[in-house]
Amino acid sequence: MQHVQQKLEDLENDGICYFEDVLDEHQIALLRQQLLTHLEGSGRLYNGGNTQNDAINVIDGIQWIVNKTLLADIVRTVIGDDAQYVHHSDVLHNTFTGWHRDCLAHANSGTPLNFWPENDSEPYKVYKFAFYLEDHRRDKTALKYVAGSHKSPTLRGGILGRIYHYFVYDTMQPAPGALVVFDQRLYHNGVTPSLLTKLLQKMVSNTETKQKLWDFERRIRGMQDRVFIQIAFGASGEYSNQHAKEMIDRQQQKIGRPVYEMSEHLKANLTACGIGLADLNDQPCEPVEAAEVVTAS
Ligand SMILES: O=C(O)CCC(=O)C(=O)O
Repeated sequence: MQHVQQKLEDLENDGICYFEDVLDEHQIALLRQQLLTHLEGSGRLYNGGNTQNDAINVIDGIQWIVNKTLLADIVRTVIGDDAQYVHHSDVLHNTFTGWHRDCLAHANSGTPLNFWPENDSEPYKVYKFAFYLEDHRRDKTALKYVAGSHKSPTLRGGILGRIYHYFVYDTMQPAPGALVVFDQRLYHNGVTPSLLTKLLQKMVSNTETKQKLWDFERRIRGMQDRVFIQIAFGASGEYSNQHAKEMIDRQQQKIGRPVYEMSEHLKANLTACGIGLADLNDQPCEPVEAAEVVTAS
């Protein structure tokens, strides 16, 4: 693995790093085709594009990325021998988003967890591992982030900081086949629609028209077809357990599935690679309401 120590330092300092050549050319093409074929048949409209939640668990035939690539080795290198799958994985195709952090988890009491504990009793270690399946070395549509923002809940003093970072940020520009790793507390963004598109989308109520506005913007900005899969892993402990529970609930709601079941195949692949599972036992998942369809708005 390339300059591993440097990558781990980048992750620690900036909240993000990437490992080159984790997928070879054949694997990139295969995964792209598997994801796009699945989305065509079963994807859900979301933020101007298409998505599948609980992706690594529900998309048939893609579990090879766990045991036929360096993914699991990298997960254990980054997190340690207590690395666990936290039951959270999404595929996204041509979606837009805004600036946000992903660390959403609450204690069993319902209070939000403190992701920046002062005494570091349990350091926060939950990360997304993402394969972007196109070349982002020259374009600017992969991932934007504010380096170091995972270390603090405030950004240069609140609202002013947010406005400042709307314009000033870092960009991640990996080659296809790279594995991007980022801390779930990192302030980040993918592709944001222009203010004009946002405004026009607010003015129309028709979902198809909203979608056409985003498609039109994608065309005039010359954006490439953008598809990626993210899989989340964390160190054994409360942060991982709570992240897993919350994400399972969210995935259930989005998919409209009453009971979470993990595929035996995925479980076996993870186990064979020395990756455990976050503990869901002390708070069984409740059945949830039917899926909501989130559309461009
Ligand atoms: O579109 C992207 O590259 C980033 C997606 C994102 O922000 C997320 O999954 O949390």
